[in-house]
Amino acid sequence: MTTVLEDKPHTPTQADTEYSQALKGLLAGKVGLVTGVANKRSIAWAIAQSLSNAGMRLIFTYQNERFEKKVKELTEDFDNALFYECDVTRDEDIDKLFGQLGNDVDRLDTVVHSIAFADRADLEGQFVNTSRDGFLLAHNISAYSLTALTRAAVPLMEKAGGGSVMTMTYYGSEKVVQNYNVMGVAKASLEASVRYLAEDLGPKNIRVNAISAGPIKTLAASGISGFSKITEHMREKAPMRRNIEASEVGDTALFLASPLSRGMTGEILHVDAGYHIIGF
Ligand code: 0WD
Repeated sequence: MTTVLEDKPHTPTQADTEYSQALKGLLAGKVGLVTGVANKRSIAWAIAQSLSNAGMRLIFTYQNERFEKKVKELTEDFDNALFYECDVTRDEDIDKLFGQLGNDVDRLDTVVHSIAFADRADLEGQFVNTSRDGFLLAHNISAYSLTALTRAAVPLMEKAGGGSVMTMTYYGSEKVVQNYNVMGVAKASLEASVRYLAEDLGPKNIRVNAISAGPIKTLAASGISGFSKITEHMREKAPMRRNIEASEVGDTALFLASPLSRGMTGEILHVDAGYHIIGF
C-alpha cells in the first residue's frame, strides 16, 4: 500500500482555472432549480457555483425562513437569481413553487435535488430499532421528495425540450455503513426512484441521474454519529487516498446538467475517489 496522504485544502492549479474559464457559457441561456443550500458547506452550494460559472441562471429553494437569509447572502453576486420557500414535505409548497415558477420563467433545464433528513436518534445504534415514524420521515424527505419535485417540474422542462434532474446519494445505500442506518435504506429507495423516473421521463428527453458522493463535512453529515471515522477510513482505503471536495461533486453536476451527458439516464455516478470499487 502507498503512503496515506492528509487531505489538504484545494488550491486551484493553473489547469483548474483554465478549464473553469473554458466552461463559461456551456450552460448559457439555461435555467436550473437548486434545492438544499443550507450554508457554504452544502453540496448544493458547490453545485450552484459550478452551474453558475457555466452561465446557468439559478433558482433557489430554501426549507423555511431560517435558511432564507443564508442562501440570499451566499448568492448575492448571482445574476437574476430567484428564491422561493419550499418544504418538500408539503405538497402545497411544491404546488405553489411551480405555480410561481410558471409565471417567472419560461423554461426549466435542470433540477438539483440535494435534500435529506432523518432523526438523529436513527443515525446511531442499530438499524433494527428504527421506529415507524423515523422510517417514514427519512423516506418522505430524502426519497419521495425527488419524485414529487420531478413530477412538478415536467411541464417546464418540456418547454425547454427536455432536461436533467439529479439527486445526491451515498454508498450507505449499497453496503452497510455503521450508523448510516435508515438513511442508507432511504438512499436505496432514492436510487431505485432515479431508475423508475428515468424510464418514465426518457421519452420526454428528461434525464434523471444521481451522484453518489464520498463523505463531505456538512451540516447533514454532522448528524451522523462517528462521521470523522468514515473520512479517515476513506483517506486510507480509497484508490486516490484522499477524501473528495464538494467542488468535485459540483463539476460532476455540471456535466450532468450539460449536453456532455446527453446519452445518460438512470445512472448512479460515484464521486468518491474510487472508494466503492474496493473489496479487500
Ligand atoms: O457526506 C455528505 N455530506 C454526503 C451527502 C455524501 C453523499 C450524499 N450526501 C447527500 C445528502 O444525503 C443530501 O441528500 O447530499 C445531499 C445534501 O446534503 P449536504 O450538503 O451534506 O447537507 P446540508 O448542507 O445539511 O443540506 C441538506 C439540506 C438541509 O439541511 P439540514 O442540515 O437543515 O437538514 O436539505 C434541506 C435543508 O436545507 N432539507 C430540506 N429542504 C426542504 N424541505 C428539508 C425539507 N423538508 N429537510 C432538509
